Amino acid sequence: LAQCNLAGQWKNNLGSNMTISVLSDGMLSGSYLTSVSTTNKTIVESPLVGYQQLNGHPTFGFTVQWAFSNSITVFTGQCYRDESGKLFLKTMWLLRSESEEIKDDWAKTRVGYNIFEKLTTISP
Ligand code: B9F
Repeated sequence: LAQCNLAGQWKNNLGSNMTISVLSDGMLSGSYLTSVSTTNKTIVESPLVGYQQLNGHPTFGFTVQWAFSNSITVFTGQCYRDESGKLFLKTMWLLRSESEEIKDDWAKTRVGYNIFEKLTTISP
């Protein structure tokens, strides 16, 4: 069965873009440019690091350290190839915001999902 390679450029259903590199041990590094934010701070490209398993349709997890806020997002998911050859990442994420006080901790984690499509698909 055709494999799914995480290395490359991806765009998700919100219009966010990311670029991922894969090291030989499955370590991931890259950058993330979110298309959405609810702050008036200027959005800037932010670093990501993580790991994938080294199988054909890899499961993975990575963290984005937002460079323009004190928030952190973790993504986990799996890479798939459909019948037409397009590559997709099916992910869920947790977005953790900073809390001034422990009494506000309960409200500081958002959850959601994103589907990414590979922009430049290279044959396996
Ligand atoms: O919008 C986030 C943010 C942090 C502090 C003010 C604004 C940072 C960007 C998160 C982008 C998320 C989405 N983009 C994407 O591609 S990560 C998951 C989604 N997928 C709003 C106020 C406090 C926290 C969030 Fe903030």
